[in-house]
Amino acid sequence: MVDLINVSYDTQIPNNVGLSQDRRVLKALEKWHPGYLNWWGKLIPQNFQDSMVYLRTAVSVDPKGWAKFGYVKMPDYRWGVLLAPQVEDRRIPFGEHAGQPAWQEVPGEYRNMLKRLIVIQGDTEPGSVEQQRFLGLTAPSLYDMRNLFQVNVEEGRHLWAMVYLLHKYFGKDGREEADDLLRRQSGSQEAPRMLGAFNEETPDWLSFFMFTYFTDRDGKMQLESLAQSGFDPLSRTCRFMLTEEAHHMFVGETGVGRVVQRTCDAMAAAGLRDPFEIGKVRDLGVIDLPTIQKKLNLHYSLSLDLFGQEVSTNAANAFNAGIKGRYMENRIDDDHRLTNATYKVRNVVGGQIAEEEVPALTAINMRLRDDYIRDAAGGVGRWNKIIEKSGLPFQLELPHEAFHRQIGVFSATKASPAGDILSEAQWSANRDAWLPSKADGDYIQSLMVPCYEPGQYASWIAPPKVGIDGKRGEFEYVQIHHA
Ligand code: BYC
Ligand code: FE
Ligand code: FE
Repeated sequence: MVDLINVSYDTQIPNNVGLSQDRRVLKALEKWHPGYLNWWGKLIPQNFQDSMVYLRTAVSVDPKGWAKFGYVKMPDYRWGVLLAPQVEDRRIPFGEHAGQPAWQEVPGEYRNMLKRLIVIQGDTEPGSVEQQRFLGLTAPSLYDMRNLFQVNVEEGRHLWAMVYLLHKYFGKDGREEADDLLRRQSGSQEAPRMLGAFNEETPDWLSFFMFTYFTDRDGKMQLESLAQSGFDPLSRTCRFMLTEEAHHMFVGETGVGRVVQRTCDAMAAAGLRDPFEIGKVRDLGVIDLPTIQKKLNLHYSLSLDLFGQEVSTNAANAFNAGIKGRYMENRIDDDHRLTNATYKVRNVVGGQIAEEEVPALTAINMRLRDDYIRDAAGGVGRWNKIIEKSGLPFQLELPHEAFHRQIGVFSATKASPAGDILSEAQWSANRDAWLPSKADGDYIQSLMVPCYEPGQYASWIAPPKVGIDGKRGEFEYVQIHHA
């Protein structure tokens, strides 16, 4: 009997999909495994392969008991294939096949569309680990280092999740795609990662926190949409991945919050009241609030690009086919087919931002981006509460969706964070006031000195309110052993 709740550790690859009875797929994955370990060893969190890291490992897909904590060397982490339990009699929730039984095998007519979405999803996971591979060297604490590595091993597991689908359901070309996921590399000239944001650098820890807040949140939205899929194995895979995603966004939100907290505390202690006295704030060894806003502007705008074109036939086709749904599809009160529905999209018309109604089917990306913007606003409000409590006259804000875009209708124009359309000259004159400048980057880089003493934190970040797994102050989240 295959146990579909608890994870079987009887094969090299922990799983709850009965791999030991599925020789063909097990063999294919075992063949892919050394390449994966080689990728991890070559690229991934540099210099810490022999350190003991206090990580959580999934041992069950039951929400109450899935995580087990313990020290493990990252290369020995048990990356597993985990699907949320099958829902009995699940139906395709939307599109032209709405109401029919969910597919347990790949529907032939949608094979390529499905494979493309799985490959794009899979490509982002190792991309993010590659972007973050140097950060261990400058960790502001062992607590933060551990969180970084936790995020990294879980993104590694998300790659496994997509590779399993490719091996199990897409035969020879699925195996080739799985190999290519290890061949492409973030920032590479010859073989870059597929989506823009995953070829950018994550040069410092503030970027890491912004990335896990804003870019992992795109991951959440996309996974929510794919979790609605009529292709049941994809739905189940994404549902389990979402339980891990929550922690990544927690790392981002609390990380930025702790940076903000530290800046406010240091300014209060020094009697500084003006957030724009940047030189004086920086003399305190903390990151001034305007620079935090610039980092926010950068990572938010890069993340908006991940939603694709506002009006997209790809997205319409995927919805119609029952392959990729909307955020919270099951809670939306409509026909789930969108035959006559319309949706408002923003566009630039004659140098002005204007709204127009388009067929809702074609505006699926736009709708998801709107849902994302609402979701992303929550944490910004909580960061502002920290600033408010300190009494400083400053508020962080999400910039306008037209600001600094490379994909979609706004990519053709320049806009300010307030959403005013600008000339090239106006943009160039203000760019460094809105996005991190070289000098801002250099300053932040100068703060990135490692702090590896248990219970100690770098000058620019406050300690967390609570530890991981109930651990306190001096707990040694990473026992550093250099090879
Ligand atoms: N960069 O009609 P469109 C995560 C391409 S993050 C480069 O709008 P569509 C994670 C597009 O591919 C979540 N190219 O396309 C987070 C298309 O090319 P082709 C990742 C781009 O399909 C943190 C063309 O432009 N998952 O998990 O409607 C850490 C026309 O565009 C970009 C997914 O994205 C771009 N930003 O929408 C770790 C889910 N945007 O095919 C992990 C799967 C568009 O015409 N992907 N293009 O040559 C999708 O659902 C969709 O493919 C997209 C694009 C939303 C990405
Ligand atoms: Fe992920
Ligand atoms: Fe993530």
